[in-house]
Amino acid sequence: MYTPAQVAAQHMTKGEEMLGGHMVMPSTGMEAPGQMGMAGATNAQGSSISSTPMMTSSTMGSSTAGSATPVPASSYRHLEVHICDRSTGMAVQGVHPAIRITDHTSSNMTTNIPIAVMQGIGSGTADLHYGNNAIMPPGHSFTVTVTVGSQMAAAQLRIPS
Ligand SMILES: [Cu+2]
Repeated sequence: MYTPAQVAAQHMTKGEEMLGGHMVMPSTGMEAPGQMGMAGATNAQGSSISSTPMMTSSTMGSSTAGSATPVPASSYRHLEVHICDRSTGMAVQGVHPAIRITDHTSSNMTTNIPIAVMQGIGSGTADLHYGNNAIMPPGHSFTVTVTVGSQMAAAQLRIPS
């Protein structure tokens, strides 16, 4: 994950550019669990929700989570929500979605995901999406709920074990 300034200065062609918000990073090193399938959900706006292994960046500092029971890096996924206008198919920009995940494998624990705005480097606004790194451990089943204004979409997904 890079800032637009880093992308310009370092001529980056891969990874994602952060347009707003802050990325949550685990405090330890990363592993790359298997790729996750797409779980689609649509509403009046239409959105697609996916969770992928986190991408790491050596230029990104780790956060200092002073928690007594550290969450292993393998429990983090990069959760992305692409919100598209149903009539044009274009990525919706400038909205303030709320993304909430409910972990059905952990007593239906519900977490509000801090919103970061991202797009793939070189992909332009067509790839604009919202989300963050989130604690989604392998084998857990989730409902992901996305709210934009009065519109809501939900999708079920399960992280491969
Ligand atoms: Cu992203």
